[in-house]
Amino acid sequence: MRPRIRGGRSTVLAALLSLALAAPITAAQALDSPAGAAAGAAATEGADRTHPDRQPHQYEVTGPATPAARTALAATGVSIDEVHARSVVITADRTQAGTLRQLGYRVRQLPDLPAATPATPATPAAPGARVKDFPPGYTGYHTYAEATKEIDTLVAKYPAILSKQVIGKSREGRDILALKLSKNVTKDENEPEVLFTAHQHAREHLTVEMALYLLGELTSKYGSDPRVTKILDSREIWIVPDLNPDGGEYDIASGSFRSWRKNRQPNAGSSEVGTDLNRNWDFKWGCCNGSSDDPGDETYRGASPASAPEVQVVSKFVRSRIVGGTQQIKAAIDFHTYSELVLWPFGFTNDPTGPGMTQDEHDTFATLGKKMAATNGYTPEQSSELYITDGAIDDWLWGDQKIFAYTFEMYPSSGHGGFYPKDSVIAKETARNREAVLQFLETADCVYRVIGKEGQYCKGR
Ligand code: 0X9
Ligand code: CA
Ligand code: ZN
Repeated sequence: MRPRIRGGRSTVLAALLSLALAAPITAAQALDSPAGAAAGAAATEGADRTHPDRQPHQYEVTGPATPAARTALAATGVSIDEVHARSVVITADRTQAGTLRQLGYRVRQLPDLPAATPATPATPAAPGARVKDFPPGYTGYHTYAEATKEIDTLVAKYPAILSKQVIGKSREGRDILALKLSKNVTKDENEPEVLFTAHQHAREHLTVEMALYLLGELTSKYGSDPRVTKILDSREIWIVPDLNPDGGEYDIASGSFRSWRKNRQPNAGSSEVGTDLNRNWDFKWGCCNGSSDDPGDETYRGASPASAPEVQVVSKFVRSRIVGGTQQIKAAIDFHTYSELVLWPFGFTNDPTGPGMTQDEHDTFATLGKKMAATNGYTPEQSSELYITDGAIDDWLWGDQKIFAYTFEMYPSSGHGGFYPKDSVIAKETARNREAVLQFLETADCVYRVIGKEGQYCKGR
């Protein structure tokens, strides 16, 4: 357990803060009213996280060389951002780095990105002032408002093949969207459905661009590109472009990146904010040393399974696609950054098969995963090859819903700005996944075809 070293925080302030944080924040308070904005700013600046010892940085940890060793490191609650043969890169704060050193790890701080350097507490933004865009060099990324506007423009332009649904709200009241793409989009036709999700982790902004890229490609090429046309004629595609809008906005709100990962949900009895959405899904939640029970940690799993409103919203949406007792969604990809990986379940166990996955299911996952990876140059593997994760979305989608669910970890493979590559890479690094996504969509009617067992598993469609 990490020692709780905290600086310069009065009990009174903490009590006030926990009161303020315990009250649900409405959209109007959080987003619009000056009073709400000021209260939000005060809560942010008063919380532990402004102390230099609590600012996130990346560190290289040398030593861990096996999944078990990486799982042991991850179990301290830090996030593992890069995996190398005999080392990893993690995100942690100085306090956590000190704890790791005490545990005997060799830990070296890596230089912060210029744009990722948090604003100094000495020059806080004026109360109520909020940054409207990404920093210089990153303005090509879409803020939540920009993404919403772009989506609305596309829906207006392509109403026959694209429709927008608000499937629920984030903790701070932002809309969580599901976009449907299909011919005859207003009808629920009996077609295989495929789900793409993005941005569970706040700092992984490139994944929103991936979702927007897919929306743009699949609408603008319909009728001219035969593959896209055929796909939209025979599939129903769902895109949830932003699972964590609150975290994403918080990450950029100070004018420099905060390296934020979790959502922005207050935690009862703690001044620490946020749940790691990708540890909060209701399948083997918290089972296996693959998440943290400490609200201050990067991989905090939340108070209970699906305790995060964003996870509830998307879980409910996925369940709503069970029609006549059959889950219509056959396959899914959840986009993350970074490391250039194609990952498949399970994350909670090192077993390639075992309970919940037959050999044929495993072979299908691995074959299709490798096939996609061959098109984008990513590395294909079972997710627990990295380190154990429990409560991740792909484990839930497969374990609970029997959806062939992958996690893509996008650009970069390592270095090159980590979570914060410049906007100049967006076009190339989203288009890089075009072929993988098209093949995925073409395969989704019967994924078992990739192991030659269509006849056995997909008869009578
Ligand atoms: O730790 C995560 O949630 C993912 N890495 S990230 O750097 N984007 O945070 C990897 C998840 C791997 N496990 C599963 N996909 N189950
Ligand atoms: Ca249709
Ligand atoms: Zn992620």
